[in-house]
Amino acid sequence: MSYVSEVLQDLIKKNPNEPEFHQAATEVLESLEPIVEANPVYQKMGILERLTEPDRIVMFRVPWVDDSGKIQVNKGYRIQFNNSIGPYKGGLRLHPSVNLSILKFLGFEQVFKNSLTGLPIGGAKGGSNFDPKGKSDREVMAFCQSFMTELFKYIGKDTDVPAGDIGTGAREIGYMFGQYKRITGLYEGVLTGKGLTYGGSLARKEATGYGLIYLMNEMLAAHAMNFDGKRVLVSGSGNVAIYAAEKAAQYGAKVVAMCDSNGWIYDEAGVDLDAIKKIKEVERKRISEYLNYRPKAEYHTDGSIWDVPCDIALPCATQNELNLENAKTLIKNGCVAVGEGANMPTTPDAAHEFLKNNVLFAPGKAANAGGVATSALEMSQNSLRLSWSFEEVDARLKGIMVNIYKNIDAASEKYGFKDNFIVGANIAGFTKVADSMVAHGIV
Ligand code: NDP
Ligand code: 2IT
Repeated sequence: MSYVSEVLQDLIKKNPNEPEFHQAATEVLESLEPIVEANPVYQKMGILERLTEPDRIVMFRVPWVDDSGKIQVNKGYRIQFNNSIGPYKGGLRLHPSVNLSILKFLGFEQVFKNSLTGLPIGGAKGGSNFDPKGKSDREVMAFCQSFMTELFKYIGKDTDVPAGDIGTGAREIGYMFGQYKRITGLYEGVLTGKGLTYGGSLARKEATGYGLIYLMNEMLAAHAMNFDGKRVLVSGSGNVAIYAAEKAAQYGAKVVAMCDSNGWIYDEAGVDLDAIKKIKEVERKRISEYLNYRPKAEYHTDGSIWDVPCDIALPCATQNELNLENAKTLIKNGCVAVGEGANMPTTPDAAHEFLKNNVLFAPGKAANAGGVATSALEMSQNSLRLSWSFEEVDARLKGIMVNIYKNIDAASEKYGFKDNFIVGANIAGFTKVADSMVAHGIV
């Protein structure tokens, strides 16, 4: 049995009932086969065994009082996965579905993604099964303060720097920052995605979505294509989706559909992003409200956003939201490129179907790395006690995404998998982390 198969078999045995973690680990490890075979030192140093076991997992109780006076108890987590190339870095997800398997898959992916940015950041993820949806501001604040009252012990600007993810935006980061500062007395860049009045970076809000389009644009250009005049589907209508749609439209594309977890909208005229921002960023309402702004648009709760004919599909909502059946429909309808704004939104069989049919496929750990890359730029600005202009941060982001495309393209070609950017991203992300682990010895 190969080294990779042995490690995978052992991982599944040691971590039962963690399907998302198995899925992410299987995809990565299988594509590392060629580089691991070419470099026996990785097996000798137990790199894969050590890379798939988080440095530590912190789990804690998060008690808070709701508006009716009832005590609520949530689960809180922080998974510090790997800090070989820099302090732990990664988002906090607040969603009722959050569990150990989901956070381990996200933390594991983050290690490779952060390496791909070329910046000195290790990988982590955390969050809670708390659902911010439908909660009052006071309830969200009570939760965030309680969450940070435990989390603060484990984080710091040089140890672990959390950020946003699903359900965690500027409001939640603000409450958490306030509580960290209150408990520790430290005014430091311990979180990213902060508000612009207290240490946040310009362009961080836009960064994941914009970065996705910058990378896609490079990939399309290398294959004699671009966004101009293309029909684009963007799933989700949160932070990543909104700014992916905005930049795609700036590049001449027409975004014809978006969604939330209740349903999807279809607007042949091109989605009105001001309306989406008002509904989602300001009013925190459902996407069905869109029809109040564009009565000619359609709202559906049946079928799937992926049934809409398009040239380019950008899944920007959540894991496993695009399955094999969706992939076949997209291919049949003429889709030529897919870019993952979300983490692992495409099921493995669907991703395979895209590759088999020569659909360009940009995997999340490369395509959505612009968010965490800009978080690292926020950390740099905090350390320097300076703030850069929007243009400066955006230009650095673009440079980073162009470079990521170059690196994943080169790695895919070098190992004989030209245009398979899943293999390219995994190998390119792995190398720097693995070589650092070799250098650090058995730790
Ligand atoms: P948000 O909370 O801002 O938005 C999430 C969006 O996805 C919402 O529209 C939400 O709808 C929708 N969604 C969530 N779950 C489902 C579901 N089961 N079915 C359909 N739609 C769903 O999160 P982000 O935009 O920040 O994150 C989106 C994805 O991007 C995640 O995978 C995240 O890990 C990834 N990502 C985020 C980065 C960031 O910087 N924020 C960076 C890199 C990756 P509803 O409101 O109905 O729940
Ligand atoms: O998945 C991700 O890369 C994020 N949620 C962003 C993490 C960060 O530290 O900015």
